[in-house]
Amino acid sequence: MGTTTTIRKTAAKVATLTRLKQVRSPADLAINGAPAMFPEPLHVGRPNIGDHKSFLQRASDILDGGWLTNNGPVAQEFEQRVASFLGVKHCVAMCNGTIALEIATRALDLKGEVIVPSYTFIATAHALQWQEITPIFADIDPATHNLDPAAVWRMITPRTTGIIGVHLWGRPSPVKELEAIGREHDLRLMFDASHGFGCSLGGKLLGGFGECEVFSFHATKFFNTFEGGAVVTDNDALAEKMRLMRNFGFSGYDNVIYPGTNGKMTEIAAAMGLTNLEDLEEFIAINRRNYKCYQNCIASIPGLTMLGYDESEHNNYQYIVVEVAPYFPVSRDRMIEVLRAENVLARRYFWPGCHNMEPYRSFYPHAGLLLPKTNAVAERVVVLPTGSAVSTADVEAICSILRAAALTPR
Ligand code: T4K
Repeated sequence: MGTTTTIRKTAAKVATLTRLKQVRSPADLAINGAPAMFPEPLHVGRPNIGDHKSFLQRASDILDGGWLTNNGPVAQEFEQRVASFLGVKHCVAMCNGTIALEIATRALDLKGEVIVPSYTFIATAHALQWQEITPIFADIDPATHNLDPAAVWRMITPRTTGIIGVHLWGRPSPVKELEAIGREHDLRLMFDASHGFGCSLGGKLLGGFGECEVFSFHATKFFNTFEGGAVVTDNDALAEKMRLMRNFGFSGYDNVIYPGTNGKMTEIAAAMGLTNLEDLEEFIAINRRNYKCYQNCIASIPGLTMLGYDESEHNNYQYIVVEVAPYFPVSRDRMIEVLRAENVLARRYFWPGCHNMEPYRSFYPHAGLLLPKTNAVAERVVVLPTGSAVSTADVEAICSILRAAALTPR
């Protein structure tokens, strides 16, 4: 983000600060009749937008050049920059993360059954189901919210062809354990790294694990290209196959050698990506600042636990994930109502779990019996706003709401 943009935003926040109400007790909450804390909604997933001038310059160059899509020069530059940032050989940019998942699973020849977590955004499961591959939901480790390797192992059948680990909230999946299961049972392993851009495991950035990894660059992700995604891999043949598949299978003019689809990233999306890449470190610094501020405040509220990031690794800190204990005076859902009344649009991602949504709910009505940890975590998580649209004064104000909620008589 250009320095001027930052300063402008900071000034706006100082202005907001002077108007924020003080919340000392439940009586000061909007849900009890007091005015709302924020005049404008505070969203989870408000886009981080880099320097406007550099984006507009790129947009103008695209218009002048008259090349808008189909593997144009800006998309190619974007792919090179992302691959070199992640330290991988290939970045195949796509129109969104869901199509990237579909193309990756198809390029890996996954079929039959593929094991995935149920505690993820619905796209992880839908990308398989859309291709008539059956997603089989394995339970998670409640401490990490990621796949539990023992649960994965239990779900393997003769029809299983692969595993998709999701690095939920940008916190790495148990990669080594999943690799071992993959080797032992001859299963292909890939990752949905939609949340994990800029995060590392053992010092190595996510993107370099499994046979390939998929990113989402949707507007709500901390690094966005409006809509967008990518598959990254070190495998030359796989990358080549995916490049063909995202462009209808065309190999040169008039020659189609594969079934394919339209998964191309537009030039304007790539221009947004290049612009936001320039400001990535600043986005991370803002997210980390907010994360630390939330951590300080929430640590002193009994019954609320914030999911931590491993500070010895790289993190993007893009999700503020709080678990509400059963003994907290207000339920998780009531907490969402309390926050919404204050114009804080907190979310209960990824409730109720894919297995409780269609078509999976009808396919496997009893899946919940094998997913007790998923059910429990999905019932207690609330995700709070962060990102460049949220200041530390906003975070402190949100925490004052949470503290007042904690004082609510049962
Ligand atoms: N795998 C995983 C693990 C994923 O999390 C996702 C996407 C995917 C795969 C698929 O990738 P994509 O095909 O989407 O690239 C949002 C996003 O739409 C979705 O991309 C994301 N995960 C998911 C976690 O979050 P919703 O249903 O929460 O979107 P929505 O419209 O309610 O937006 C969230 C908040 O963001 C709203 O309060 C408003 C705010 N917002 C949103 C947009 C679009 C803005 O302030 N500006 C905006 O432009 O799914």
